[in-house]
Amino acid sequence: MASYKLIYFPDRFRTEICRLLFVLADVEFDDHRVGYEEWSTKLKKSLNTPTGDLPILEIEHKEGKTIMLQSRAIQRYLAKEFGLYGCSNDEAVIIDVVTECWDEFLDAAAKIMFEEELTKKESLRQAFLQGTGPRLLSYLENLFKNNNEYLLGQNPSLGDVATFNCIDVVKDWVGDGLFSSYPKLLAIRDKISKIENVAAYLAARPKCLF
Ligand SMILES: N[C@@H](CCC(=O)N[C@@H](CS)C(=O)NCC(=O)O)C(=O)O
Repeated sequence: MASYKLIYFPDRFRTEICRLLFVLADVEFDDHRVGYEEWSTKLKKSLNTPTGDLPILEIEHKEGKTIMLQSRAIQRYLAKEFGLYGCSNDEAVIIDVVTECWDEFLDAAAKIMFEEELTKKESLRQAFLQGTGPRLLSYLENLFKNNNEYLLGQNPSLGDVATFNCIDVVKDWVGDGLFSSYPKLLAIRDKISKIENVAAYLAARPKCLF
C-alpha cells in the first residue's frame, strides 16, 4: 500500500482538488502545508523540488519513492488511481474539458484578484463579467444538465470535484451571486460538499482566501 505526502502552501489554489480527491476516495495522506516564510527562508533550498515549485506529491511504495509535480498532472494521476476519472476515454475527455474550463475561469478570476492597479482591475472585472465568466458558466451548466446526479451519472468524478472547488474559491472572492443563474452547477457544489468525508474535511480545514 502506497503512502502519500502532498506538499503545498496553506492555500487551496493549485492543490485543493488533489486534497479533495484523497478525501473523497477515503485514502489517507499527509497534507503537508508549508508556510510562506519557512518556504522562502529555508525550504525552497532544502526541499529541492524538481522545478523549484510546489505542489509536489511524494509517494512511498515498496519499489521506492516517486516524486510527482505539476498540480494538474497530480490531479489526473490521483483521479485515475482512485477510480474518479470515468470508465472510458470518452468519459475522461469530458472530465478534461470540465477541468480545463474551470482552470480558465479560475485563472481569469485570479488575475482580477491579484491586479492592484484600480483602473486595470475594473476593466479586467468587466471583461470577465461580460465575457469569460458567463461564456464558460453557460457551457458548463448545459453540460451538467444532461445528468440527474453527477457529471457522468451516479458517481462523483474529478469533474464534479473541480466544479465544487472552483465555485467554492471564487464565491469567497465575489459571493455566490455570480453563480445564481447556474442552478445545476450550484447543485453539484452542494452535493459534493455534503458527502460525509468531504463535509468533515471542509469543517476542519484551515480557512484561506486563495
Ligand atoms: N504549473 C505548476 C505551477 C506551480 C507554481 O507556480 N507554484 C507556485 C505556488 S502556486 C510556487 O511554488 N512558487 C514558489 C516560489 O515562487 O518560490 C503547477 O500547476 O503545479
